[in-house]
Amino acid sequence: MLVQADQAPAIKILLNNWTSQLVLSHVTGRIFEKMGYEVEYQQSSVSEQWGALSHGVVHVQVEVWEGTMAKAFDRLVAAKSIEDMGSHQATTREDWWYPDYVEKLCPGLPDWRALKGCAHLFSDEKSVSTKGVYIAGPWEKPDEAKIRALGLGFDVSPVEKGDDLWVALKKAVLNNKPIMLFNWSPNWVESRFKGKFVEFPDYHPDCETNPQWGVNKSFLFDCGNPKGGWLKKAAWPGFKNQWPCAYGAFKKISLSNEHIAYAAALVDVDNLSYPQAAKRWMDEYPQVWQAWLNSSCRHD
Ligand code: TMO
Repeated sequence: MLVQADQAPAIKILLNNWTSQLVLSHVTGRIFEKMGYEVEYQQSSVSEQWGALSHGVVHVQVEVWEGTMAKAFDRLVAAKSIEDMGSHQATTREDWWYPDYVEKLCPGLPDWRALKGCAHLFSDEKSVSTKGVYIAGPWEKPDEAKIRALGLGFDVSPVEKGDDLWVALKKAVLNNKPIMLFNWSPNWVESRFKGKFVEFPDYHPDCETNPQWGVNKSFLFDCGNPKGGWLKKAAWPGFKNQWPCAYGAFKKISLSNEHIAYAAALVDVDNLSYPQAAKRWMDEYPQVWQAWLNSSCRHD
């Protein structure tokens, strides 16, 4: 029996502000449309998305990253305010990153202790400060606390949009200038630029809750972000009852590191629009997304 999708209200898909999420949200939307659902897209920041998802202002979020979002996600899932829609195959990492040529100027990298001696290399030439500049993303991270706990001579300078990170990176690479910035994996960057994450002390949950833990006995956050972190999907708790077929398909969506890096590269390297990139992505991986459709639900 085919479940009738035509009368259902539109499913609202949450758009964040980094490329793979935007492309894969459009892939998700096209899949729902193939099942006969109407789809709308709604922009939200990472900090505002939780309220929007809990209240059904938006209904699905396709990329929840452990390194930037675990705390809010875990709390809201425990409170049953959002639903954990399962993990992607991909494993993730988000942390301080530099292009390889920086290593010659700051020997000892990627070990974080090397930064103690060469933070000044990363200073802003136009500033009187000799402190290094760490270019952070527009997502809240405890970088100030990490800098203090690990005794690093850096200031944090966050960009307004994710894309501004790549503007700064491309400019630095072109001029062979030291740069330290927020990056993550999977991403398109690894396919174009050689570079590494800084190896901070390994993450442990106690690092964020117990000052005694780690190299600094008085401060929290003397550690890096998790390596091999999870990547999950989230939904409004009413999603299942309202759109059962879409719910089933969304649960099955599982992206690999390659799928995500490819989605990002279609825009950030090949300059496609997000909807164009979504279409190209689906042309590239037909068996992948067809396996997410449910034969007992309608699809074209
Ligand atoms: C959430 N992000 C992938 C930008 O770190």
